[in-house]
Amino acid sequence: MLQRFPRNLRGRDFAVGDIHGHFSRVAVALQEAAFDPARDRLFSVGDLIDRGPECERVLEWLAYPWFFPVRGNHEHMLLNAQVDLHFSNGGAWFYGLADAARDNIATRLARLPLLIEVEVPEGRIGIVHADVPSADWTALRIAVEREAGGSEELLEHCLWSSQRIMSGDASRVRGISAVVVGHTPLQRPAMLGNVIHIDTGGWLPKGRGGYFTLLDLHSLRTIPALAAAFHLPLPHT
Ligand SMILES: [Mn+2]
Repeated sequence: MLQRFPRNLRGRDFAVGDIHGHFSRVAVALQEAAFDPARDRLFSVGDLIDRGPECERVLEWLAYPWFFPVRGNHEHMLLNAQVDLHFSNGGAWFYGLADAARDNIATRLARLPLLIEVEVPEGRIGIVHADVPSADWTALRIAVEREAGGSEELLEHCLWSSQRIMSGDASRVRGISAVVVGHTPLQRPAMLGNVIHIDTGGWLPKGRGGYFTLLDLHSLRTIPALAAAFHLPLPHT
C-alpha cells in the first residue's frame, strides 16, 4: 500500500497528472522535457485508464522500469468490481475485453500502491491520487499500513476528494516536505500549503485547453514553466 523510493542520484524525477488512456500525449510531454529513461524516473498520481483511446496500453507502460504510479479512483473502481460506476465513468472499454486480458490488467493494477514516498534533495515527497485526509502524512501512512489499505472512508478521501482544492485549504501537511496530487483538473498547477496539484487535464478532448504538466520533484519547477516557481513553505508556517 506504500511504496518508497530512495534518491535518484543519476537523474531527474518527474510527476505527471491523470493520464486516462492518453499515453502518446504523455510521451510527447516527456520528449519535450528531454526525459532520459536510463536515468530519470516518472511518478504518476494514478488514473492511468478510462476515457482516452489507449487504455489497453496500460500494461506496456506498467512494464517500463522508470514508470511508478499510485492507484487512482479509476483503478480502484476496476479492482473493486464497482462495475456500474466504472462503466459510466469511462470504463466501458474494459468490459469489452476477453477474460484473460481483463485478468492480466487487474492483476497488474492490484499491485499499485495507494501512497508513494520519494526521497529528494530537499526532503521527502509524498504522492497520492486525490487528497490527504489528515494534517499529518505519518498518521495517514500508519493508518494505511495498519489496516492493509485503510478504512473505506480513508480510501474514499485519498482517491476521490477535491475538498482541499475546492475550499482553498492552504494548511500544511506535517511529516512530509510536499505532497503531489491529481484528480481535480485545473487550468494550471497550484500549490496550497505544501500540497501541489498537477492535473492540468492533459487527458481532456482536444480543444478543451488541457495539457500535461511535468513537475520536477527536485526543483519543484514545472514543464511547461509557471511564471513563478513553487517553493516549499517553511516548516513552521
Ligand atoms: Mn481521479
